[in-house]
Amino acid sequence: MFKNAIVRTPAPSLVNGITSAPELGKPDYRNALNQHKAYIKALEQCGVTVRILEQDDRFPDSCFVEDVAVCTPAFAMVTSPGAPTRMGEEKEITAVLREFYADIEHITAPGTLEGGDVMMVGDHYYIGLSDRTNRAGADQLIAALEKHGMRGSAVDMKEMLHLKTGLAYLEENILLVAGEFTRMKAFDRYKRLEITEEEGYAANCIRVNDYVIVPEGYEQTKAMIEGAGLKVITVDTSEFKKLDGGLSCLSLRF
Ligand code: CIR
Repeated sequence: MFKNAIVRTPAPSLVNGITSAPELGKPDYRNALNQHKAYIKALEQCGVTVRILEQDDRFPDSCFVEDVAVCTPAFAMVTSPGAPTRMGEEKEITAVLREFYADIEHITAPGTLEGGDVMMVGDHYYIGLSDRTNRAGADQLIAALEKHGMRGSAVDMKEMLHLKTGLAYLEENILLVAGEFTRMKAFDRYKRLEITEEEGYAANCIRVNDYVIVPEGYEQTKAMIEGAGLKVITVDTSEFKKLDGGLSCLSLRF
């Protein structure tokens, strides 16, 4: 069960966030704020207490708070973002995490790691080796997990921004898979729900207690998840999609 979530209100500088899809246009700040509020409501509907951090205009991508920490049941790992304009966001989260965790660790240079590359499956954590997360960062997280009686393994990847851009563990052995992860041997043991190419963005869903939160407008994915017997809440994330962000990116859940 998740009890807590941490989110950060988008700042006006959001419109200058990193994107690989400039053709989608810049996010509309007002809409983004409204979508963020609806996202918080959805988390609350799932039964978590949401800690809302103030906007930080110095960092355009700072509402994607998932990337700056990995929150396990035993400890929190403050990460070291791999994107130059995001370096420094991690400092802002440390004080907040102290309210929840006695044990806080840090990824240190030459390691880089972003939380979007880390997928929790019980006490095992899959870590994507992306442009943002390197082998040294993954090794540091694996060592910390092992120290606390958990495990981790690295996953080679080429196409996606983050591991969870294309993967979501929905509990009950069900894994949502898209793109390069669809046929990956590392995930053979799971019951895989394959996302269609046109709904690729919807791979970034989150299971929060009794519900799966799914981005609005992806009907095939929604039907597939409901078909697996899971309850769905939808939230519109169109403004965050313009910056390659989605549902998992917008919160830390623990
Ligand atoms: C970035 O490129 O860092 C942001 N524009 C999007 C971050 C998305 N975060 C995530 O997938 N965990």
